[in-house]
Amino acid sequence: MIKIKSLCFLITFFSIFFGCDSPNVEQERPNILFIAIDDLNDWVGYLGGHPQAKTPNIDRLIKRGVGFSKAYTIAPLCNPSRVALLTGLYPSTTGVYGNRNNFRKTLPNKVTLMQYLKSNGYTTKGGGKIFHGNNRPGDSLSWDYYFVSKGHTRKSGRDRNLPKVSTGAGWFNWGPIDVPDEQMQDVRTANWVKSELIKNHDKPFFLACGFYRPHLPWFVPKKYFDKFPLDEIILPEVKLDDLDDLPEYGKRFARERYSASWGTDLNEGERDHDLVIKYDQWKKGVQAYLASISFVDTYVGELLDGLDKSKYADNTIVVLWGDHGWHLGEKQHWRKQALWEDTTHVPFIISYPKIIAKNSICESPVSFIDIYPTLVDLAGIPKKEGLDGKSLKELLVNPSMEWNRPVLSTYGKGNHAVRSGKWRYIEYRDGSSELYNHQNDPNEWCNLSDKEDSQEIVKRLKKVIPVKEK
Ligand SMILES: [Ca+2]
Ligand SMILES: [Ca+2]
Repeated sequence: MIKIKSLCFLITFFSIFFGCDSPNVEQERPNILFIAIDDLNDWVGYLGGHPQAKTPNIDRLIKRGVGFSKAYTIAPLCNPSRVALLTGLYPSTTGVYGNRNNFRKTLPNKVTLMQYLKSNGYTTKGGGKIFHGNNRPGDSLSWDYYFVSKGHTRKSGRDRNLPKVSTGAGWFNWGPIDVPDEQMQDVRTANWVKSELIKNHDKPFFLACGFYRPHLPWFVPKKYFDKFPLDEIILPEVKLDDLDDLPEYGKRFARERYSASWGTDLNEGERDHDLVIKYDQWKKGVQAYLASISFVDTYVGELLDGLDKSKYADNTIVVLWGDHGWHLGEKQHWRKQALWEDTTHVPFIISYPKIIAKNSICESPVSFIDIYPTLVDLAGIPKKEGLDGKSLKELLVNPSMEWNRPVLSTYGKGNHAVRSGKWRYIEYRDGSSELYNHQNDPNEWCNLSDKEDSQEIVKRLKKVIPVKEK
């Protein structure tokens, strides 16, 4: 007791004498700026998912860090993707497969990334969409403070030519709106994050900015639409008979919007792609998605500028990720909720100039399951036991090193995709499967899973699929 008291006295004495704030190791810990972008697929400049995508700000983050060219979501749906990333546990470990799983009811004792950082001396603040639920904290145990935007525009720019889809998943609409950027919820969230960056923080901080666009509905100010003239829009490359070689489950995922939340097919009413074609909306949809991405990219730029101007620029890890992919007509599919490249391939960039590589692209497949252990490792706090992923620190320091960990994505119990090297293997709950070779089939048009000479690789990739699932 006496010893502790003496130590406290000495620390106080040196603090006062040398004028330092608080000479503890926590002061040296890096801050973390955590940027989540909802429903952003690989239509960003550095991933080349669409030739017209304009994302100069997302791309410029790579100059100070590492961009992953083959990063994959854990689950192609908001809630399971975010819960898995923030708990570091696969859906097959937790049983959180759908949007309707309240994760705290299911996992009362699991420690989120934010909770773990808090218990190691961090302040955790967030705004926008981090957990599933737009503009809601999602988990009170995770946050010291949560910014909730109020009074932002509810204006709709819905294209009246496109009837609202009646299948319950709704919100399938888009169009330009006539409001200043400042009226947008995402801009208010970004401005709040910027205001945090000019404050004095006495503890290291985890500061999360959850952008809601390009989630539907794709309503953003008109100036972003103007960057993509309708008559110049390039549609995704599709093959008309692409579905013919899919097993029945694959066809259901593509056409009938199988729902992991409901555990059923949503097949009332007309299907998305039929509606889009019937009402001549394909180009308008592509334009609106590109406009929504450009809008968000602008405010990613604002955050990076805000960080650069702050005193935290040199000691802040920046993480940027899109929660899962999105189809815009490929395989006649729209939205997420499937296990192909378009629904699982996502942007993922980390910068931390003090430690990891700069201006690098890492081509090894990686999973968001690794974000939690990676940030813990980079922050220099004790390893968190019991997580499903593994730190990527070594790979971030040396992005060209050999790294052969297959990546698993899951949509609903029993449906999985494995990405390893040039391969994607999909297995559905009825045992049917698909196999694609990305070396010569980047659009995943040719299902090889029944071919005799595929059986060796199928056998190898099958081993990655969890045997026991919660
Ligand atoms: Ca999402
Ligand atoms: Ca095909």
